[in-house]
Amino acid sequence: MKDQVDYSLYLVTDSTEAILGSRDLVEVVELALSGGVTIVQYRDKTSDTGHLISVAKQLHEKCKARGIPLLINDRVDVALAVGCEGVHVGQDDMNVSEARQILGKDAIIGATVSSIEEARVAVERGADYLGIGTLYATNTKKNTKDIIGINGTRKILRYLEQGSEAEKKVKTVCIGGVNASNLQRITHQLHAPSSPSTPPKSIDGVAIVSAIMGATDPKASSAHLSKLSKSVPAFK
Ligand code: TZP
Ligand code: MG
Repeated sequence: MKDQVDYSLYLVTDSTEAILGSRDLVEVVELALSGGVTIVQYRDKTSDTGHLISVAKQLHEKCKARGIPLLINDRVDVALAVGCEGVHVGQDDMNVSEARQILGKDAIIGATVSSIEEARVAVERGADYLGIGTLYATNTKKNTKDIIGINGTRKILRYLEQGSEAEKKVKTVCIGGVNASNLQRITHQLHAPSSPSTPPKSIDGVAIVSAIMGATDPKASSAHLSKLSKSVPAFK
């Protein structure tokens, strides 16, 4: 089942005033789903556990209705309470193997990685996918110290391509500053051959916050991004 997950247009939510404004998170996600996002991560760094569970349940209903997986950022306990498809953990959160022990083999578990070493460890611990970044500086996550750019992302992809079976197999998305104006250039640059060394592993999708959550028309915006992502040959 989880081998079939489509990572091509990965929505990461944001509940902050700067991006969501006074709009309702669940309604904005519903619009994004109708526009064609293929997987959703509920990311809310400030709400209390009760609120997280309540919103996650509503999001899960919306996602399930369209066969789209819902993951929870950071909080394995919330994913467990809601019974959604998985979690996304960063370097400061519960690690992938601990999350796996709690959520089980069918859960989708992703990890943020900024270096080859972090990628190696996350795959060794059983991550299904890696969120590689930060690609470009972004107002959405201001405190990030690891802006790795196209070159840093390609280094990790090249490492994975030459790695173990699990490293070759792990799914990847890039994150940070991706929008409709740069999606095609980014995927082109990430996938460009690099003779004489091994070509980088293809990414499987792009993870996006503000270009969807902050859009005036989240449905139109995600529909446009969906069309662009469908034109990327590797996103199959
Ligand atoms: N992790 C690395 S960058 C980032 C996260 C959650 C935020 C990306 O936001 P945006 O608005 O798509 O640049
Ligand atoms: Mg985290």
